[in-house]
Amino acid sequence: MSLNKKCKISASLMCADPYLFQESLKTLQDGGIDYLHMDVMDGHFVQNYGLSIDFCNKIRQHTDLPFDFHLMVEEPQKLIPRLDLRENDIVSIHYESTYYIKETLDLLKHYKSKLFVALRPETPIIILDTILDYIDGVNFLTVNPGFAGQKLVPSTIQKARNLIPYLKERGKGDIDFEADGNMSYENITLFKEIGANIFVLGTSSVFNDDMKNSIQRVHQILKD
Ligand code: S6P
Ligand code: MG
Repeated sequence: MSLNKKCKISASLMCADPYLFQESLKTLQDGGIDYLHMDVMDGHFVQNYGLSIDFCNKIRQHTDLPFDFHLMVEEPQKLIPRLDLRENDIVSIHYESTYYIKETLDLLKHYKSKLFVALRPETPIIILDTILDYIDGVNFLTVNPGFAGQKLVPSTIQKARNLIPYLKERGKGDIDFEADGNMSYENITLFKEIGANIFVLGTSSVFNDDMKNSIQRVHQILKD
C-alpha cells in the first residue's frame, strides 16, 4: 500500500567505516540520498554510544544534506539546544525517553525541523493517540534501538501493517512513516509495500564494499 509520498533514503552514518568516512560521505551525496541519519545515544536509554553531538555538528561543515537525528537518550530536551538543527532536518525522540513529551515537542517546534516520535518494537501504536496532532512522522523501529547489524523483530511486520489504517482512521495518513533497522533489499521492498516512505539504510544494504551500486539498487527498488 502506498501513501503516494515520494520515497526517501536516510543513510545511517554510525554504519560508516571511520577510516573511509570522507569517501563514503561523497559516495552517499553523489548517489542522491535524501538524509543523513544520525543515531545519538547516551549509554542509558540504550546500552551503547552512537555519534556525538559535536561530531554531528562538525559534519554540517562538509555537507548540505539535511540531517535525520534519532535521539536515543534520556531527557532529550536537555540535549536538543546543543544540536545544530536546520529547517529541513528530522528529529526523532522516543516516547519513553522523557516525562515531558509535549514540552519537548514544543521545544522542537521552535527549530522548525520535522518532528518524529520513535516507536521501539514493543511500544504500542496507541501511545501516538495523545501526540498525533503535534508530530510530522513516526520513526518505526524494526529492531531494538542501540545497535546496527541486528535482525528485524518479526512482530514489527504486523505492527507496521496496523500503523497505516491507524493513521488513516485519524486523518493522519499523510504523516511520514520511517522504517529504521535491518532495511535489507527484501525488507525495503516489504516495508514500501506496507506504506513506509523513508528508509534508514545501514549495514543491511548500502554500507559495504560497493556502496555506489548498492545505493543504485535501493533507488531502483524505491522507484518501482
Ligand atoms: C539502531 C539505529 C539504526 C541503525 C540502523 C543500522 O539503533 O536506530 O538507525 O543505525 O538500523 O542499519 P542496519 O542495516 O545495520 O540495521
Ligand atoms: Mg536510527
